[in-house]
Amino acid sequence: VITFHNEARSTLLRTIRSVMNRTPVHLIHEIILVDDFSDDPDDCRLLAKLPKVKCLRNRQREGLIRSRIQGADVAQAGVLTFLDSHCEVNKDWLLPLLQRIKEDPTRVVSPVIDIINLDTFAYVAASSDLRGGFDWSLHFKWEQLSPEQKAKRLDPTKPIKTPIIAGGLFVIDKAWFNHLGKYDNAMDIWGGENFEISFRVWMCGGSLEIIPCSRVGHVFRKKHPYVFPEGNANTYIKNTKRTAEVWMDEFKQYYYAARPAAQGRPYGNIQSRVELRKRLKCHSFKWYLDNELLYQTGMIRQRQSCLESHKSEDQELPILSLNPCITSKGTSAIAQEWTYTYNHQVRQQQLCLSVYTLFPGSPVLLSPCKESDNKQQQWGKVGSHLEHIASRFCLDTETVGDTNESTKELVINPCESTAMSQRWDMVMS
Ligand code: UD2
Ligand code: MN
Repeated sequence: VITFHNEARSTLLRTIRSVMNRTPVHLIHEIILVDDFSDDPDDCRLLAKLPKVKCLRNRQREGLIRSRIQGADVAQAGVLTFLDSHCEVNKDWLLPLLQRIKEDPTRVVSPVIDIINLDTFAYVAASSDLRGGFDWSLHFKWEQLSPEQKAKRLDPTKPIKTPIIAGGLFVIDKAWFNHLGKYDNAMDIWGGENFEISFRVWMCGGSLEIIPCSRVGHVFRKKHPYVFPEGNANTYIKNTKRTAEVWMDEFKQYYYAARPAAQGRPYGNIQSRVELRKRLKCHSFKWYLDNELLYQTGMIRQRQSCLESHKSEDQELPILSLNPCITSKGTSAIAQEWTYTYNHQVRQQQLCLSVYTLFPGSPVLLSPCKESDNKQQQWGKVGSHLEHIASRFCLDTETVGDTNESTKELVINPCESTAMSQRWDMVMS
């Protein structure tokens, strides 16, 4: 299913030809073009002269979400493949995707998305060590796999689980697509639907994967080459707000904090999507976050030493220190294991790294994690620095005591890019 609005004919043809040339013929039932009310109806009509190509044309502009639903509804095959209208599929792109679905039809799979150069239209390989990510404003971004995730990938053909897909290029079992509620048909034009379908797939019993053996080139554009009838920002807000309201539970507060313009904006009726979620008995958004997708757990290392907590006799809460790293069978000692959470806390069970006075040299302590009003407990990863967000100072160590019995204490200090004592390696497993 390929939807398009005012795509260049040559680009559309490149997409379709590559599919025909590089896919075993018996694996294509049909190629469904959905012309989303482009200015020239001939683009679609003429391409339908090619074998297996069908053309549907909307009577008014609908946007890519409703157009994809249209295409999916008329599709006769058991498996749906969605592509943007400016792609070039690579050699053997489809088989590795279909195989994953044949083994388990609840998987929703994407190829690695290569780059078709915007100016020259040359095909350029992209990194295959990426997965999808996003921030609280519901802005999609590619995320580098951590060195440890990479090290664990002994087999480079292994699928990469991803919290979210870019949105345009994926394969899904048709019955599964229908069962999960297709798309939210009240979303307009462009944007947000990739969050909605990604959250829904994970929370309602499926999974999302990027398959490194499958590669498809795509023209990434700097701006939209088409008009948004209601305005670009309004449309993005409507679509993402619907997603946040239906799927994000109490975490929608982070969306509104990151995107204040969404507050009080109309977003239509969501009742049928809320009912869908109930009917499918989907997990909570917290489950999605906790499901090791957005969490990272591992050790926090400075050269050969690791951040550690230990109980002390005269204090109620454990204290922090820097000690030689302990690992056995690739896993770190419990006292040296930390979790970096979706809301920027660095935690160990119910305790969080916290700073209560915001001066250079202020101590870093362990104290009970707070769910809200927790600025003192938020840390950002900035290169090899761990920046305390409220003070904008960096996690640092200071040596105290005389040379024989010196220990390292954890403090915050103004960030200095050359200070070795501020360099941290978050070795996440
Ligand atoms: C990405 C996705 C895209 C979609 C979008 C979020 C990839 C490679 N692309 O943006 O598929 O998930 O994020 O919504 O993952 N189109 C219509 N009607 C419209 C507007 C667009 O049919 O009103 C078509 C358009 O011609 C194209 C497809 O929808 O074939 C996606 O649009 P895009 O290429 O502008 O989106 P992109 O790649 O920036
Ligand atoms: Mn595109």
